[in-house]
Amino acid sequence: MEDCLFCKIIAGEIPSNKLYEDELCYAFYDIDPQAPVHFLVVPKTHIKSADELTEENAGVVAHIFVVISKLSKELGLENGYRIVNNCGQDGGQTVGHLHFHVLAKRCLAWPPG
Ligand code: D5M
Repeated sequence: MEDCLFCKIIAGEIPSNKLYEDELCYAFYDIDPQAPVHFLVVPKTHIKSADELTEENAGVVAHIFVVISKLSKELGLENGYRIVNNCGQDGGQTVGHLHFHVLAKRCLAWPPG
């Protein structure tokens, strides 16, 4: 997808602090961390937001959650973590490529602001 920041990161056109990659998804540390551990996991296919998921393209979301579980063990997140998806303007989404934040290593408040 032209002019998509995360598509450019996946393609290696913009540098990132990569954590993990496979045929379906790409994980990298957030440039503006909100917790001691804060990374993003994105599908390699351009999907604009969670609101664009369909029966046909949503399988990658289950895959991403399995990847997050594996990464949590590698990173020692045994005390837990939070998976966040911001969807659309009111949801606080700023980058128009579906992504899941993983935040850990501090006690996270609820509800979010
Ligand atoms: O989250 C978008 C997130 O993307 C936000 O936490 C900053 C992060 N971001 C933006 N640019 C970069 C680069 N270049 N590398 C790593 N992380 C980045 P949202 O849920 O859309 O508000």
